Amino acid sequence: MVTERAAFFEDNGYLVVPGLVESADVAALRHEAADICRGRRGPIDGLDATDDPDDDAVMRRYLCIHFPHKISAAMRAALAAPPIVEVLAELIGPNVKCMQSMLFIKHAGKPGQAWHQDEYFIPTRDRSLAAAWIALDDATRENGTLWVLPGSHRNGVLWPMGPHDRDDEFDPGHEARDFPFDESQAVSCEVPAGGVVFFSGYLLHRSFRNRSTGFRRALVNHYMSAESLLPWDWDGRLSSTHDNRDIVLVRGEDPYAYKGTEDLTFPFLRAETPEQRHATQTVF
Ligand SMILES: O=C(O)CCC(=O)C(=O)O
Repeated sequence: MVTERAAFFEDNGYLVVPGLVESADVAALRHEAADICRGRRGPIDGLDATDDPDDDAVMRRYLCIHFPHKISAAMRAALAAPPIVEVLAELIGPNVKCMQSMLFIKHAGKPGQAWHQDEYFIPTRDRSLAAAWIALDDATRENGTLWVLPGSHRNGVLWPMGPHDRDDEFDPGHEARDFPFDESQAVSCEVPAGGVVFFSGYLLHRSFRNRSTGFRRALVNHYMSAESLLPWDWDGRLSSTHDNRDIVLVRGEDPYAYKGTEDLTFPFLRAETPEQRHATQTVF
């Protein structure tokens, strides 16, 4: 049976579900984020460990840590949080695996991410890639919440990526361009802490610089159908593969369980320009 939520997701490419994570769990994840940033859970490429007892001071320095679930039991548990997995089963199907997590800290002044589609980077064979973007702070336009272009996933096209010249707004890298959608139709997903934005790997989305004075933290986990192989070379860091087995099954059965799993990805700090790195005290 197609639920109302699944029908909305299929049509629009995203779905906002408020209140999926209890406030005590949100607080615990924020505190865990600080310990991850201290280096207490294990090494993170590019991070300097610190004993600073002030959670905010420790987190303020970083924009985003990739693959926190590789070193943190709490982040790994968050991948399979039952209320989130229940929604994923409606959107993706009964068998769901996860291959990526990203912990956005994004303090005041930190940049957003330019237009992109996640399947451009993480290819599935059945277009089943979907993100669960968990707000760990109230996410607002001012602090740089997620914006989506509803319906932009539908035709299943991955639009060209080219370098942007907006380091004032977005983190270094590329943006999707030449797509036939009207940017003025973009929708901002303003969601209280504990709410989750689910979105398709083909949906165009972006976020802007944090123009508030506080944090805009979000934990983003990426999932797909366990039936699909995952030909993902982690942006060229791995040799090409038919099926990357660095996955965590979060629901149902894995038809490829006979292959076992691998440990290929590792935590690292997301790149920022030197100006962005030092922008933590400056609100633009
Ligand atoms: O949280 C953000 O600011 C951007 C998230 C994003 O682009 C993604 O999860 O792919």
